[in-house]
Amino acid sequence: MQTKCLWLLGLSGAGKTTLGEQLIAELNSQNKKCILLDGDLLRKGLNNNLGFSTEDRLENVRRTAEVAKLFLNEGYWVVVAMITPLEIMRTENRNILNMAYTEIFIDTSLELCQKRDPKGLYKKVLQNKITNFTGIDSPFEIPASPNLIVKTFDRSIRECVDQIKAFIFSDKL
Ligand code: GGZ
Repeated sequence: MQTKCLWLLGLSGAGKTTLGEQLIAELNSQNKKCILLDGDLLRKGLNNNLGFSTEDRLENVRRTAEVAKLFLNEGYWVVVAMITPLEIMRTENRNILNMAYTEIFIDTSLELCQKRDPKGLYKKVLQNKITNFTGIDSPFEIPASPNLIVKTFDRSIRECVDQIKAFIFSDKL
């Protein structure tokens, strides 16, 4: 089977990193070479010169897609956890990664993300300590043509991971 880039996108707090880590554990347990590219971590190193303007986010996503391509060429499964807020970025991903690009929308409402607020970022937005925040004063476009939509409301992490697993190892991909 051809390896894929499983690109998890959605709002901050949607559960992308958690699901990405679980997917990596699943792939490891099947002895598949794999790597997680997490937006938050990449921004601490490779992408530490980028902020949250549209221009910087575009560059953030582009670099990540190019890194993903290098790993795909070496036979890795690549899992990306990144907000990827605009459709133009997703189109660019398809151009860079071609058939390997598998877009998975982690569909969690803004209200639920705000309620979870695992890093206290939404609270900081309310206190005007952060601006340009996705879903608040920076846009998040609903994906037009994702390969899979994972709704996290009222579902366990296990159920969400099982849905993704069933999809990627089915004939649909
Ligand atoms: C969105 C922000 C912002 C702003 C800091 N807007 O949930 P997190 O914390 O761990 O992941 C988010 C991460 C967003 O990085 P990405 O590289 O995924 O974004 S993008 O695809 O749009 O380039 C969030 C944190 O950084 N964070 N400030 N203003 N998220």
